[in-house]
Amino acid sequence: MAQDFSKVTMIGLGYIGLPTAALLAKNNIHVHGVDINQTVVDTINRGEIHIVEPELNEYVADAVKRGFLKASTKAAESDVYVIVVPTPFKGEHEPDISYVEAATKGIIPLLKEGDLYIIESTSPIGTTEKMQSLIYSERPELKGKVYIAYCPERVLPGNVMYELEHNDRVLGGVDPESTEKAISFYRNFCKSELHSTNARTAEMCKLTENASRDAQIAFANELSLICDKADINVWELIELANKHPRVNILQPGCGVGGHCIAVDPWFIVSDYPMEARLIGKAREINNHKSFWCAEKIENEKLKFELKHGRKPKVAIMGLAFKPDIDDLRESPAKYIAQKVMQSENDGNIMVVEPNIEDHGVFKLTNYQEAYKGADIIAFLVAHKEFKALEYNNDKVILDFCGVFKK
Ligand code: SAJ
Repeated sequence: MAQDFSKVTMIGLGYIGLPTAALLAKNNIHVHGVDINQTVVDTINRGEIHIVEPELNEYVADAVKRGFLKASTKAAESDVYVIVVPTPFKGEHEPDISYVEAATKGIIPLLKEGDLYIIESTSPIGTTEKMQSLIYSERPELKGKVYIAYCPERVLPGNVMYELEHNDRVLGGVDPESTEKAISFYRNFCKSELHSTNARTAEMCKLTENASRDAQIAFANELSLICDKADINVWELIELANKHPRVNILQPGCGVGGHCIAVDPWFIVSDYPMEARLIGKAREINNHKSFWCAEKIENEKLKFELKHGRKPKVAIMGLAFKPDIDDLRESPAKYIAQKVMQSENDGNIMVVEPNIEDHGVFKLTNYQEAYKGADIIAFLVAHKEFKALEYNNDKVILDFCGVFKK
């Protein structure tokens, strides 16, 4: 391993920072991990983890045991600084880069000539250049003497350890020397191709990837509304259309969730509102789909009551933001469940999420019990447990995510 990468400070030990730190440590690079949360720091220093991600546990336990990973609430002098902190919204949909800024300010006093500073956090266009100005305004003597680059990740939760090593990456420096330096750093643990560009293109590339997926899902969701009105099975329609050699439509669902796809497109829309019309519309369509699902459940409840003279029992199947995970962040299913519970909370609604034990707000019911006991079944997430259920003609089944599409 190159001598000048022997010590790395990783700021932010969350869903991306911790796996990246653990992978670096596996490659015998000393990582000083920093997080503002003392409990997170203590957990990691015990060789344990605070997030759910397959294999990560073993990586962290081994890294801590071998002395290659140590967590702290304070940054330490290193050769490389990697910023992996959240970039949430402020106001309506404006990106908030204050965590990136705070993390950068924290390491500015530690920087020395020849160091490499990297941002991995999803960031609006121009953030890396802004941080470059911030660094040089406080340390003018370092101007042109540190390497600064933007290097986004593109891993899929649930498969992070594999994808961190094997996904191609796009790396963009503020100058060609920074790009080169970043590439030689990532070579230490990436087995994939590393593509060089400038910082602005790399920032936009990350946003583009997620905005592109969002727009494609919006197309599928729009089709699902048309098909509902036109009495066409949307799953069959998409399967048939995808037989065309150049058509590849994604799947409709109850909306788009998670902390990336439902968020990142707004970073483009917020800065380029006049130009990013399709990207903004896709966000609206995907958000509207969740609202539409909640309305559909309400309508079915009313129809049932009129027909049977009693209130129906309703099963809300799934709360996670996508199948087979326990992550409820920005979950459209959770939003729909909340909306349905708002209008009625007299024990007729059963909420199911097989991937979590219990929840602070929802009282959870076993999925088989709920399926058996309910009159109306609303499938919000296509978890594998649900796909194994037998279709029951006696029930009103609202299949928003294609559980029974076969
Ligand atoms: N979804 C659909 N229909 C589909 C596919 C997905 O409705 O056909 C929904 C899911 O149910 C979920 C949402 O979209 O609610 C997002 O899920 P996802 O699996 O598409 O993506 P994420 O959010 O888990 O991870 C994405 C990935 N980006 C792309 O695929 C372009 C991942 O590679 C990124 O690293 C990650 O965002 C990130 O961190 O940015």
